[in-house]
Amino acid sequence: MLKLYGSTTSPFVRRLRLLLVDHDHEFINMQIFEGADRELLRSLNPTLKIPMLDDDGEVIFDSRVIFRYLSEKLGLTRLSWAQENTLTLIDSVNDALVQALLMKRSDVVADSAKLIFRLQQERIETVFAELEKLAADGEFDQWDYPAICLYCLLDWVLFRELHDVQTYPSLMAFHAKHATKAESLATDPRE
Ligand SMILES: N[C@@H](CCC(=O)N[C@@H](CS)C(=O)NCC(=O)O)C(=O)O
Repeated sequence: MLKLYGSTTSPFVRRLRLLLVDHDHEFINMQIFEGADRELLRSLNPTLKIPMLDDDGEVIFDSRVIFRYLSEKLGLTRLSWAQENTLTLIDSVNDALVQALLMKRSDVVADSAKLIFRLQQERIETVFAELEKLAADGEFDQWDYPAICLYCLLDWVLFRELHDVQTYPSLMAFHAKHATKAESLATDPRE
């Protein structure tokens, strides 16, 4: 049986839970920052990040690679290059905001005069503006993998209050459209 290791709060994990909604799998919910679960994480994945997939002893890490693995295994439609780029946009802002969350938890004050914060802030704003444009152009009208990843990103940003996404009307309309889906509710990070 497919085993997906992760946490209920990670947007990188949630996208795979949503992808696997109609496929038999076991979800292992971990507390990755300490204790026995951190040891388990270390034993499976030296990058010390979630998600990981275990398919009968074949362990795959990184959501992007797990998606490729599952695409082959489940015979999913291959992403177009444009969709791959969209995924890169989503991943880049997701990564920047994971760093922002870890900084916040480490009591590091975001000082916009410092290069690292200025670059990250600029990236986050530029990518959200591009995603807003893509959403307005109907790029996320199908509930496919890029749309799933966008939903997980937006819902997590709202949950963690990491960036003001309320200013993007098409992204907010997209979020509202999917927020009441059974699988969205079943994987809500607030639960
Ligand atoms: N590129 C990775 C990113 C995964 C990632 O950043 N996961 C976060 C949780 S949302 C994590 O494990 N962070 C732990 C850390 O940074 O120490 C993927 O797509 O799977």
